[in-house]
Amino acid sequence: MEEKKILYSAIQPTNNLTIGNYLGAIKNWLGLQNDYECYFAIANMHAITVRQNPAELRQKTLSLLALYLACGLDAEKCCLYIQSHVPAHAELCWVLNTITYVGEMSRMTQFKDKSARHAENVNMGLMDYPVLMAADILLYQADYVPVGEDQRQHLEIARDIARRFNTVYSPTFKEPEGLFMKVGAKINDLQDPSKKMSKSAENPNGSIFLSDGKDEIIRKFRRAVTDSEAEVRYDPEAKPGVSNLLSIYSLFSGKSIEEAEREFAGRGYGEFKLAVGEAVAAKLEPVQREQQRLIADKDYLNGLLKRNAERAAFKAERTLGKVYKKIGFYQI
Ligand code: ATP
Ligand code: LTN
Repeated sequence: MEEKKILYSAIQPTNNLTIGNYLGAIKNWLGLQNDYECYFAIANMHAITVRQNPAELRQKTLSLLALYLACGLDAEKCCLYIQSHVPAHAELCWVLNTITYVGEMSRMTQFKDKSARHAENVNMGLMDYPVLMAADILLYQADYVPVGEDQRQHLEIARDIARRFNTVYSPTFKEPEGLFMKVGAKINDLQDPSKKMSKSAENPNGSIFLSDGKDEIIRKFRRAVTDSEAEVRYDPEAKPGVSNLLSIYSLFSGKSIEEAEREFAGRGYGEFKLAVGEAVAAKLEPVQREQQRLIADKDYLNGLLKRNAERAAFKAERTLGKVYKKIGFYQI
C-alpha cells in the first residue's frame, strides 16, 4: 500500500475563531482528512507572542479542541494535539534560529503588523513566530500545509529554512507546499472589505464569530458594507463587499457562486444579506451545540490529548534526532 502524504496545520487558541478561520482553514481540513496522514495542532506557543490571560488561554485551548471535533474532524483519523505538549517544537525552533537571519524576520508582513498593533510588547517571540511555525511543519515532514492566504509568506519562509538546512548539512527536511483554496482562502471584514476578517479586529461587527448566535449573525450581515448598486454580482475589484458575501454564502450553502448570483438576480441586497445570515447560522448552530457537549466531557478530551501528544512526539522526535546528529550534538 502506498504511504499517505502528510498534512500539517494549526490554529492559535486566541480570541474567538471567526468564519474566516473556519472557511480558510478548518473546512478544508475536513475534506482532506481521509486521504492524508493529518496533524492539526493547537498553537498555544504561538499564542503567547501576544500577551494572553493565562486562565483564558487554558480555557480557549480546550475549547478549540472541542471545536475541531465539533466541526467534524475525526479523532480516529487526525492527530489533534497541543503544541506545548511536544517539546520538540521548541527544540527544533532553537536550531532553526541559528540558520535564520534577523533581517528576513524583521521584514515579515505579520511581524510588522503585529509590532505596530502591540507597540508596547514587541518581544523576541513575535519576531521568531515564523521560525517556530517552520519547526512545527518540518518536524512532521509535512508534504502539504492547508492555510489561509495570510500565511503564504510564512510558508515560503518555512520552505526557505528547510532548503537552507538541507544545503548546509544534508537532505533532512521535506519542503512543504501550501494548500490554498480558490474561494475562502481570504474572507474579508464585513465593515471594511479591504481587510481580512480577523479574530482580533477592533470592530467586532466586521467579524462573524463561530460562537455568535443567530440574531447576532443576522444583525452583522444586515450591517455589512456593500455598494451603491443593487446587483448581486461577483466582482472582487469593483464590488468587494458583495463578492465577499457571495463567497461566504457559496461556501456555507454549498452552491456555486454562479448559482448564488442567479438565485439573487433582480432581488435587493436586503434579501440577499438575510439569506447569507440564515445560511451561516443554520450551519453554526449544531456545531456550537456539539462543541458545548464536548467541553463538558473533559475526561474524554484529556484522554485524547494524552494519546495524541505521545503519537505526535514520537514522530517529531525522529526528525529532531536526525537534526541533532547532523549538526554535531554529541549523543550517547
Ligand atoms: P489573528 O487575526 O488574531 O492574528 P487569525 O484570525 O489570523 O488570528 P490564526 O490562528 O492566526 O488566526 O489563523 C488560523 C487559520 O485561519 C490560518 O490558516 C489562517 O490562514 C486562517 N485565516 C485567518 N483569517 C482568515 C480569513 N479572514 N480568511 C481565510 N482564512 C483565514
Ligand atoms: N501561524 C499560523 C498558525 C500556525 C500554523 C503552524 C499553521 C502555527 N503553526 C503550522 C500551519 C502550520 C496562523 O495561522 N496564524
